[in-house]
Amino acid sequence: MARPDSPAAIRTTCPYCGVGCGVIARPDGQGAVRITGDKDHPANAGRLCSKGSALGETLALDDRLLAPRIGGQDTDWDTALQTVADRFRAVIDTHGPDAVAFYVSGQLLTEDYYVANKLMKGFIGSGNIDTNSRLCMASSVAGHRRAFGTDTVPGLYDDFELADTVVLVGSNLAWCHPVLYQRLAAAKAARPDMTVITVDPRRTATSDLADLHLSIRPGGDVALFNALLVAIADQGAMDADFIAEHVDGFPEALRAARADDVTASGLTAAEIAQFCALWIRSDTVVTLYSQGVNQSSSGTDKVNAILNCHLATGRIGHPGMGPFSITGQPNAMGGREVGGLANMLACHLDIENAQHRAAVQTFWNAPVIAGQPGLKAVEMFKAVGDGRIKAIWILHTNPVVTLPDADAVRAALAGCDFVVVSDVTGRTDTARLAHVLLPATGWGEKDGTVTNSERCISRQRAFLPAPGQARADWAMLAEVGQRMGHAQAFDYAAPAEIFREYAALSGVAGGLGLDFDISGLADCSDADYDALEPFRWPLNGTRSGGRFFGDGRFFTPSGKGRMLPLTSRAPAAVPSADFPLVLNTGRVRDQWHTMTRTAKASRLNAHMAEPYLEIHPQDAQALGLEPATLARVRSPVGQAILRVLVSDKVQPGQVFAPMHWTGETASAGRIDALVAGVTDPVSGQPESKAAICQAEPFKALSYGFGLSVAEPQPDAAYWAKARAKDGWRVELGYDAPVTDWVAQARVLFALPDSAEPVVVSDPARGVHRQAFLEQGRLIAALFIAPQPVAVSRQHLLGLLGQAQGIAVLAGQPGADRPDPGATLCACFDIGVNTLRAAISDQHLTSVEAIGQALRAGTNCGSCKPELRALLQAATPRMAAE
Ligand SMILES: Nc1nc2c(c(=O)[nH]1)N[C@H]1C(S)=C(S)[C@@H](COP(=O)(O)OP(=O)(O)OC[C@H]3O[C@@H](n4cnc5c(=O)[nH]c(N)nc54)[C@H](O)[C@@H]3O)O[C@H]1N2
Ligand SMILES: Nc1nc2c(c(=O)[nH]1)N[C@H]1C(S)=C(S)[C@@H](COP(=O)(O)OP(=O)(O)OC[C@H]3O[C@@H](n4cnc5c(=O)[nH]c(N)nc54)[C@H](O)[C@@H]3O)O[C@H]1N2
Ligand code: SF4
Ligand SMILES: [Mo]
Repeated sequence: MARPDSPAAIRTTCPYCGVGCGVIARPDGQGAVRITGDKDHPANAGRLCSKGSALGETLALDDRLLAPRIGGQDTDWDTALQTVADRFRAVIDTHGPDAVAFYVSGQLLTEDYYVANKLMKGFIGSGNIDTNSRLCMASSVAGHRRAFGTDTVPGLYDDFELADTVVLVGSNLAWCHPVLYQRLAAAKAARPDMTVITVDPRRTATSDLADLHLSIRPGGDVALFNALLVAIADQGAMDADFIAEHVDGFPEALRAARADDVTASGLTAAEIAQFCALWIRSDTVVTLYSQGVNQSSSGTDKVNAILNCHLATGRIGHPGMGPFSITGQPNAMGGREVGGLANMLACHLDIENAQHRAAVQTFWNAPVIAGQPGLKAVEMFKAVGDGRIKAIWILHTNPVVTLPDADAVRAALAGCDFVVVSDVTGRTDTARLAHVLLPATGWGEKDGTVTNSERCISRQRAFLPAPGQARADWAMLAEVGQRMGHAQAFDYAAPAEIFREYAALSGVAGGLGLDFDISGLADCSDADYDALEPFRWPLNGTRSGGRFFGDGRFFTPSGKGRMLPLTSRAPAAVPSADFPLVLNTGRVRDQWHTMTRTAKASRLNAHMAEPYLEIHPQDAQALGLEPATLARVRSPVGQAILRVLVSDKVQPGQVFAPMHWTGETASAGRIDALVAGVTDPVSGQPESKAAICQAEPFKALSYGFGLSVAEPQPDAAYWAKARAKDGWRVELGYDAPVTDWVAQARVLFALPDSAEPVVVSDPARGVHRQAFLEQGRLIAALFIAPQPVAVSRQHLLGLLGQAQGIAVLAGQPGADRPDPGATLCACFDIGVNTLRAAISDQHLTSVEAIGQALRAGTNCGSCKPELRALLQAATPRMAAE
C-alpha cells in the first residue's frame, strides 16, 4: 500500500540501537522514503549501519495494525479505550492497585514513557510498571546506583577515540553498535598503537579487531576484574589521593578481590597478566560493557567489579577514560531517566525515599503515590501466571518471545483475565494473545525524544501521516488516564506539553541534589521543541552536558564513590549429564530483536535467514550433528529446533543461538523458551547468556527449500520463513513421510489451480524438485532432498517472477554465471562467493581494495569486520600459491 504525500527532508533519530544516530528522511511523496545519515548529529556524523540505512524499506503498510481490535474484531477508539479504562478500574476496585500492571519498553519515546509512569505510580498508585530494560540495562542501573548513588553514565563517545586502551567486555559492538564500532575502528586505524581488548566467551566480528581477545568462562568477569584490582594495588597503580578524598570501600574491596578465585575466569595466568599490564599501562582506558555483563545472575557484581577498578585508579570523568555502560535500545537511557523501572520514580528519584515520593506526588498533584517498588519483569509475569495480576497492558515489546521461560510467559498471558497490547502490528506472538489490541503509530509517524548511550537527547520527528486509525502511545495512555477519572492530570494535547512538564519535574529532582536535570527546557515553546537540537544532559542554569565525576563528587550520601567487596559466582545453572552445554544467546548483525521491522527489508534477511545453533566442531562430532542439518535443542524448561552451524568461534561445551526468531518466523525458534527465569538478586535482570541445554540431531526424513511470490504457510515440523526481494523463502524439515510433493507444495504456497508444475522427481533417492509457473513466470519452487538442500538460494530467489523453464530445477546458475553465495554486503547485495573469488583473482589484500573493486563495505560499512575475516582466511592460501 502506498503512502500519501508528506513533507521534504526531516531530521530525526534512528529507532534501533542506543548509539542514537541522526537520520535524514526524505519522503518522495510516492510512498518511498530516502534515508541518509545526518552529518550534523554528534553520534554518527553522517554514518549509518545496515539496519539504519534500510529504514526506508521497513515502512510499507502491509502487516500494520490499522484499527483497534477487541477479541480479534475491528472496533473504534472510543469503545476500545473505554473498555481498557473500565476493566482496569474494575480490577483495581475489587483487588487493589497491585492487581494491574504495565509492561513497557526502552523503545518507547520519553513522552510515552512519562505518561505511562505517571498513570501507574501516581494515579493508579502501584509500582507495577516495569520495562524490557529489566532484561537489558537493570544490572548497570543497579551497579551505577551502588557505586555513584545515581544511575549516571560518566563518559562520552569521544572517549573511545581518545583512549589508549579500549576494553570491550561482553559486547559485540561490530554487530550491535556498528556506528560506534566504526568510530573505534577508524580511531585505531589513525592511531595504530591504540590497544583494543575483547572479553567474550566466543570470538565475534568485534574480536577480529582486537589486539587481545580473552575467551572468558561464562560468568567469569568478576574474577577477572578482581584480579585487575589486585594487580592495580600490587603495582602501585591506584590513585591514592583520589581514593582518600573521594572513594569509600577500597580496603574491603581489595580484601575481597584478593580472596577471590582467579581461576573462575577460565583464563591463564599469562592472559590475565597481559590484560592487567595493558589496562594499567596508561591512564586513558575505557572499559565498555554490555549484555555479557548485564544479563547474568551476577550482573550487578560484574558492573561493580569494573567500576571498582576505575574508582581505584581515579580513571573516571576525564577525556579518554572511564567505565562505559553502552545502552541497547534507542531510549533505554530515557526510560531510566523517566522512571520506567518498577523500583524508580521519575527523574532518577527513588521510590524508596519518602522525601522523593512526596516531591513527585506534590508535583503531579496526584491522589496517591506508589509506596514501594513494583514487581520486576520476570516476577511480574509470574504474578500474571498465578493470578495475582489480573489485567496487564503491554506497550512496544514482545515478551512472549523475549522474556526468559517464554512458554510460561505465553501460558500466563493466555490465562490472564485482561491483556491489552499496543503495537504497530498484530502479527506478533504477544499481540495474538491480546483481548484488546491498540494500533500504535510507528517510527516516522510519531514525535518525541530519546536519549542515547552518552546522555544525548535527540528528537524523533514525524515525516509520514499516521496510517489508518493508528495513534501515538502517549495519546492512548493519556486517554485511558482521563477515562479513569483523572481528566486534568492527563489533559495533554501534544508531546511538547509532556516534555515541558517532565523538564520541570527534573528541576525538582535537581533541587534535591540529583544528576538528571533538564529544567533549562521547562519553558521551551512548541517551536523550540520542534527545533530541538541534540544535546547532552544535564541542562539547567548552571550545568550542561559534559562528563560526570571528574571532580570526585558523587551522588551518595557521603558524596564519595563506593567500591564494593565482591566474590565471583558461577552462573546459576550448572551443566550436567542431562544438559551438558552452556547456551549463550544474543544478536545478529542485520536483525532487530523479534524482527517485526527489520525483516520487512528483504536485504536484511539475506545475511542470516534462519535460527541457528553455533557449536564447536568437537561437540558437533560427538553429538552426531552434521553441518547444516537440524538440531533439536532441549533445556530444563523448553525446546527448539535450530540449524547447525559448526564453528570454532564458540568454545567446546558452549553453544550460541540468536534471540530473533519467533512463532511468526519459525516453527520452534523462540530461544527464550529454553532460558530459565533465573535473575540477578540485586537488579532482577535475567541470566539470558548462560542457560543449559542438550542437543541431538533432529531426524528429518526430508529437508526442503522453497520460494514463492506469496507468503508460504508451512506446517512442517521445522520451518523458517523470511521475505526475499520479490517474494518469500522458506527452509523446511519434515519428520513424517509425504507421498505427494506437488500437492504438498500447492498447500504450502497456497497456489492457484492455474499454476503449472514442472517436476523432476527421483523417489528412490528422495529427491523432488518442482517449480510452478504462471504464464511462463516462476511463482514458486520447492526443492526436497534427504540431506540439507544444496541449491543456490540467492540465484533461485533472483528468478522469482521471471520467465523460466525447466532449467530452474538445476537449482544452480549455469556454468556461465557464478553463484554469488550468501549475501555479506547487504547494501550492494554482494555474496560471499563473489567476494572470495575477487579476493583471490584480483589479489585484494585490504577492505579498501575490496571496496574499490566491488563497492562492498563502502556504504554503511557494517560488513567490514566480515570482509576483514574473509581476507584473513584467504591470506594463507594466497601465500602458498
Ligand atoms: N543488530 C542488532 N543490534 C542491536 C540489537 C539487535 O537486536 N540487533 N539490539 C540492541 C540491544 S537492545 C542491545 S541490549 C544491544 C546488545 O549488544 P551486545 O551486548 O553487544 O550484544 P549481545 O549479542 O546480546 O551480547 C554480547 C556478547 O556477550 C557475550 N557473552 C556471553 N556471556 C558472557 C560472559 O559471561 N562474559 C562476557 N564478558 N561476555 C559474555 C556474548 O558471547 C556476546 O558476544 O544491542 C543493540 N543493538
Ligand atoms: N535470550 C535472550 N533474550 C533476550 C535478550 C538476549 O540477549 N537473549 N535480550 C534482551 C534485551 S537486551 C532486550 S532489549 C529485549 C528486547 O525485546 P522486545 O522489546 O520484546 O523485542 P522487540 O522486537 O524490540 O519488540 C518491540 C515490539 O514493539 C513493536 N513496535 C514497534 N514500533 C512501535 C511503536 O511505535 N509503538 C508500539 N506500541 N509498538 C511498537 C514491535 O512491532 C515489536 O512487537 O529482549 C531481551 N531478551
Ligand atoms: S548504529 Fe545503526 S542501528 Fe544503531 S542508531 Fe546507528 S544506524 Fe541505527
Ligand atoms: Mo536491550
